[in-house]
Amino acid sequence: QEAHAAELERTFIAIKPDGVQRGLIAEIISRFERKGYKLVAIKLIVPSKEFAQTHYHDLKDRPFFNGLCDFLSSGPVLAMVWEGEGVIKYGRKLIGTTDPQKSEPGTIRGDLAVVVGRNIIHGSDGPETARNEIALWFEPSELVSYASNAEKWLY
Ligand code: 3AN
Repeated sequence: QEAHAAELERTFIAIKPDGVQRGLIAEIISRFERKGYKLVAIKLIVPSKEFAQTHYHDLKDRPFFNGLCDFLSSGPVLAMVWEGEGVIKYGRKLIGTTDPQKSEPGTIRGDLAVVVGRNIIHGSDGPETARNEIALWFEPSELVSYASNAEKWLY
């Protein structure tokens, strides 16, 4: 069981300042939790502008980059690591597409957001990004390994 748990995939998920301010923390966490994914790290932080720029470095040439980094550093962000089979790809599915207008109802952005600049949540888009983002936002000691009783019913 320990060996199996250690192999499970992890992704970085963040509730951005708009999601935190709008009181959507519990709503969003509950969607990942009810699906069967396991929370292995969580903290509330106000990132600096420089930190936001590092997080979004892939988008540095986009016209909205500066505004996006100002926005991410404008208030508390709930940073999390979620674990489970397929969590990177399926987490993106729970989140919905980048533009909430194009996100299906039933997704987090489809149900809870209206415009792309305020789309309330971030999720890693692949295994390498997940590894890098987890390492950027968390110290290894902040990631908690624990056996969950639900696992024998999930897998
Ligand atoms: P996703 O968050 O769905 O992976 P990315 O990585 O393309 O999407 O974009 C990162 C963030 O940049 C989005 N969550 C959104 O907040 C912002 N963003 C993306 N496209 C635009 C845009 N056209 N105008 C303003 N902000 C944008």
